[in-house]
Amino acid sequence: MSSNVQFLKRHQINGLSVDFGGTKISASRIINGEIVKYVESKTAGNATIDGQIYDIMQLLNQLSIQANDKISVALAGRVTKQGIWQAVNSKTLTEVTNVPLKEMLQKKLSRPVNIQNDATAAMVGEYISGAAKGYQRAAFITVSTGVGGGIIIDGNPLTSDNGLAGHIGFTSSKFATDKCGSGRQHTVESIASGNALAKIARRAGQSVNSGKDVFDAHLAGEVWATKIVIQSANAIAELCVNLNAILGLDIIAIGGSIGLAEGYLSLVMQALKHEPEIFRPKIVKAKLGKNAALIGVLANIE
Ligand code: ADP
Ligand code: BMX
Repeated sequence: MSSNVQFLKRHQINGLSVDFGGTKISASRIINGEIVKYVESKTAGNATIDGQIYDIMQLLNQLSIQANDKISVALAGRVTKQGIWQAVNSKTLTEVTNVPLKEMLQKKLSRPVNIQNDATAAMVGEYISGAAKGYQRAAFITVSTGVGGGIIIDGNPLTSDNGLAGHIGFTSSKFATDKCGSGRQHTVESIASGNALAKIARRAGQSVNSGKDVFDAHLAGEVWATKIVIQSANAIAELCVNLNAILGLDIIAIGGSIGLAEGYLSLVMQALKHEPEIFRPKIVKAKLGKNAALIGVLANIE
């Protein structure tokens, strides 16, 4: 299903927004489409729901909530039409099962609160004022803690009542050999995500804490790390081609801290050269960078 929505233009966007990812939670105050204040904290993946809501409120409070502020929250995980929040990769957010988050936040904040998947929100941001502006059929891929996706078809975001639409990180990859925290085998997320980079490196005996450590080692010229990063880029290129074959896309924007990292997009483009030309989509870096979801999540007209 693709929902018929209208978006605010960038300069009409005002309010507070949160982007809740598997590694970091960011929040911003936006005035006339510009981020005037930005705050960030670390995600506690194993925290209880009360703990997660406490962390969201802490960031919002740092932005001094005003009575008339519009508030929207973008989230890693599935967001159903009814506003229920549920992790698809249950290892990333272990306690996020069936959480009536929209209702809980509305009660706490005494106003309507819009909640949406983080990658869908980022897609909307890129569509209204980023790399996908002017294109009617577009995808956003975040290569971050996980691998997430947002899709715009003929100007409308692809959504589903159960919130699963766009979860492209859980499609299969010929490069993958592992199961990811969704329970599915051989997913793109299991080979290309930040969590996957770290897991694969540790299994190879490297002492790393995060995907960033692997990426930094790659940039420092460590061959073992470059191999892992190239596998990630290969899987993302394969995903781009698959999406293009299914949807006939005008453009794909790549974001997330790994997607935006130095040289990553070039590796994806290199891998695309092995594909027949007709299947190669136009791919670009997300223009709004790490702010895509913060801007996009406030763009919906309710
Ligand atoms: P989230 O998943 O919370 O939205 P990010 O987009 O920052 O957050 O993605 C987090 C993943 O990206 C982690 O695996 C982290 O180690 C990795 N990462 C963070 N910063 C960088 C960087 N500068 N270069 C490469 N990887 C990074
Ligand atoms: C995972 C999944 C998606 C999310 C994507 C990017 C969970 C918790 N997350 O595929 O819902 O959009 O990661 O999220 O199921 P991030 O945490 O990497 O920003």
